[in-house]
Amino acid sequence: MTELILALDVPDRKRALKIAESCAPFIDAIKVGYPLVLSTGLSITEDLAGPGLPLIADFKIADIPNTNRLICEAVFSAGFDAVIAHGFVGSDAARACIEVAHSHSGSAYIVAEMSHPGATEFFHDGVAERIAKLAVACRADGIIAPATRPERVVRLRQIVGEKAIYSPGVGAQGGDLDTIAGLVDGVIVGRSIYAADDPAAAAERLSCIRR
Ligand code: 3DU
Repeated sequence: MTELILALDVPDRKRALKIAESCAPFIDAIKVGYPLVLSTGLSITEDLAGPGLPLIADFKIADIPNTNRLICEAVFSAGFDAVIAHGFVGSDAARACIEVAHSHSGSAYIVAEMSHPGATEFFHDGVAERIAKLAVACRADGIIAPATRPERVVRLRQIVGEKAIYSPGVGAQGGDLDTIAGLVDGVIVGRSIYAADDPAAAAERLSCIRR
């Protein structure tokens, strides 16, 4: 089964909650990033707790180990179940996030390669492969890899083995659901769900990957 993760990039508490509630039967987790949390604060986790879905804090944390640790403590104390951090900052910084996550019985995912066109300006010549190796060495729970470049996902799978790969970039960014679904553990979808006229119907359609 491939999970469907809703990227709830909706900077409005009321609208975000309405979308989360209506989509809940069709999704496996909710990813919260800066657009929502900067408008609502970390207490959004309390409002989103209703459906009982795992909450992933996508803060793409990229600081020194001590600051990363402080950020992750705040994230898990607020009730998040998982965090997404950058790996390019190095193993000590990534490890700080992973250790805090695990001390709270949570998970930490490392961004190995991003999905937008500009990502290729720096993620090339083996950079993503090195970050994926770092994620394995630091005992991360998985990596984030681009649905827009399935061939890169195949390559990164060779490195991370059975660790989870979660993949954004389907729909609005041009990635194809059917192509990527068989390669990864979870697909992260934002606009194709929350910007649809009927977000629940859109989530239900995409949830075919969960079978
Ligand atoms: O393009 P969408 O609207 O489906 O949203 C994708 C989400 O995944 C969004 O929250 C974005 O910040 C996140 N993401 C990427 O799109 C690409 C990455 O490499 C990492 C995270």
